[in-house]
Amino acid sequence: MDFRSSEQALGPRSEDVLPSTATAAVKVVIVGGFGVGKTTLVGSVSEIRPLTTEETMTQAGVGVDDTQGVERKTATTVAMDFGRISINEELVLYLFGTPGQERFWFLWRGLFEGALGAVVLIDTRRLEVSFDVIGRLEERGVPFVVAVNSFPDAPDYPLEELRAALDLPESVPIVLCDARQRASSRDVLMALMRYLQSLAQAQAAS
Ligand SMILES: Nc1nc2c(ncn2[C@@H]2O[C@H](COP(=O)(O)OP(=O)(O)OP(=O)(O)O)[C@@H](O)[C@H]2O)c(=O)[nH]1
Ligand SMILES: [Mg+2]
Repeated sequence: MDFRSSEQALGPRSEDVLPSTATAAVKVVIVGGFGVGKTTLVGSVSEIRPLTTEETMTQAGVGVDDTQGVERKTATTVAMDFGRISINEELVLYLFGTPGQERFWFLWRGLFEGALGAVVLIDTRRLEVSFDVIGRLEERGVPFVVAVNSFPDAPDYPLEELRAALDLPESVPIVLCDARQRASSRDVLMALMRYLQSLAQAQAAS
């Protein structure tokens, strides 16, 4: 009996294997309030099958997780999303999406260990769901960019108005995105990489 073909079928897919040229791996965390598109972003951009921990929404979220604007949502992330993307031949990003709701904050402790930076996703219909998340990142001193996820009926505020509403310093980049589009999600991660690089350069020069 020939086992080789079944072994091959069980082995990792070629896209799951880390390129041998990869020399640097960076951990990035994707955060934001309930239903802003974190799982969607990790899923759209990941070159490996993303790991998600979606569960049917339960009583714990009723009256807490505001489904206005995302009424069709039936599942929510209960632990994390995980994905991977190669930015170029050498640099690989590991993406960890984590829920922003207060009842999941205990997850933050371990998840942020070793993270170089974060993406805060926001929905302009429900800015307030991401306020706490931004505050917590600032407290922890984690550098982040803000990505405005475009939902169809979301108000289109000028970026400077958004900056004021979120009380963000001038230096924090704000980018627009559609988390469902791979290229757009990739651009968000590139914006974070550029920002981290500029911070590192500024630090080296001081
Ligand atoms: N129109 C539009 N819909 C989106 C976009 N991103 C996400 N969605 C939809 O919005 C809903 C919420 O997206 P999720 O990716 O589950 O959001 P999440 O932040 O992971 O949600 P939680 O894990 O529950 O906090 C889903 O039904 C998505 O299909 C987007 O860019 N545009
Ligand atoms: Mg999710």
